Amino acid sequence: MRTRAAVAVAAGKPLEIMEVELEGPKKGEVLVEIKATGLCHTDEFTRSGDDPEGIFPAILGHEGAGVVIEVGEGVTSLEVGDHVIPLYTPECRECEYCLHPKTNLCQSIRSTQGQGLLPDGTTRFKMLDGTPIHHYMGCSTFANHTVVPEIALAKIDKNAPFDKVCYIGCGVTTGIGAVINTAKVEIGSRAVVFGLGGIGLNVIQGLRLAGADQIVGVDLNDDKEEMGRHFGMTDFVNPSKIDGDVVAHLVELTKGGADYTFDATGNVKVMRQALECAHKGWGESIIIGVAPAGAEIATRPFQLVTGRVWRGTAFGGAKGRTDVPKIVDWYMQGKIEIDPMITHKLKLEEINHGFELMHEGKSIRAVVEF
Ligand code: NAD
Ligand code: DAO
Ligand code: ZN
Ligand code: ZN
Repeated sequence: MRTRAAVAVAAGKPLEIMEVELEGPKKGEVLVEIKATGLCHTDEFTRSGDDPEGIFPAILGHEGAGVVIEVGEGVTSLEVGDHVIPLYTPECRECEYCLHPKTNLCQSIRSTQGQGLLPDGTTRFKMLDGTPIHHYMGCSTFANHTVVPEIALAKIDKNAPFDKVCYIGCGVTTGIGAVINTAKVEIGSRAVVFGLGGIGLNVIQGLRLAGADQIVGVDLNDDKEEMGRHFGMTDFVNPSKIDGDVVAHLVELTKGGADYTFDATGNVKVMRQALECAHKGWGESIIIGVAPAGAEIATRPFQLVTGRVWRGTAFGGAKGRTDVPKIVDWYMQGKIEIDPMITHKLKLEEINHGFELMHEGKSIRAVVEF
């Protein structure tokens, strides 16, 4: 079939909207009509050429929602008409990682996914001149139709609005999951969240859900305060506007250090601040932000010797086929909010403007609707 897509033709170039050829689903695969997709920093990291593992041409996008149009041979868990969210972290429920309670990093299709291919080692997309186009993070949601392995699709409530729940495909689950699955925050905790963007705001609403008493938000941009407070932030700190050291300030504000801190900036200097404002003896710091290629973190080992813990999280530690439908239900039940974070709605033709809004710090989430 033919479908319309925004294609990343080369590193650093704007995406090009074009008709592409899409082959139908093979064994264990599913054809999905994408109804909406969010634009995440990781897409821009690859588009811009900053991602050393970026492969071109490719159809980017990993934060989508849509409808099953066709299932390939052997697909048993999904049928035509089901509503789904593609998962860049699949859940095969069979590999050593899926069977381990401490990780969500299913490895069953890891190597082909990393090469921009489906599990049989081939691509379903090509340009009209026959040039193969790579998949991206196993999802390629910047296309009106895409083919995804069955194990990388979460079946969701058919009443859920695509233009909101697509965000659960990355940002919402990453932020809330970091609190619930990775940190396992207890009621009454004190927490500090660095970076109040599309991820940090979801960390904040995860902390509210978990019953944290104090939720300190840290951002260089004062405009982020209002949205942070809306989602449950109790204190706001702009590091450029305080006297002295931000770590000392945060330790004092949290009465000795936070039980849990989160980096949602991707800046390695901030990651150090986040670790060092965690409470001596028991404070845990969770790295969510993805740092630039080659960047390294540093602290004095004594920070760890004296009981602080550094952890990282991918996709909020969520096992996608199991956890994503539950998060969609939480949204439908009003337990979590998404609507205010969808700050911009775009047509596919406007997708490059979405990346401009991201750079200008004007959007929390821009969503493309097909
Ligand atoms: P964003 O740009 O929307 O938000 C980042 C925020 O950090 C902005 O509000 C910015 O003003 C603030 N900031 C920047 N430098 C700062 C500093 N020195 N001190 C305090 N605040 C500062 O980005 P986002 O979409 O929220 O993504 C955040 C990070 O999470 C990115 O690195 C992204 O790649 C990463 N991410 C990780 C995962 C995962 O699974 N681990 C998933 C998705 C995104
Ligand atoms: O299993 O080795 C692996 C890779 C898992 C990839 C998880 C990526 C999560 C962080 C990237 C940001 C996603 C938008
Ligand atoms: Zn993402
Ligand atoms: Zn697995």
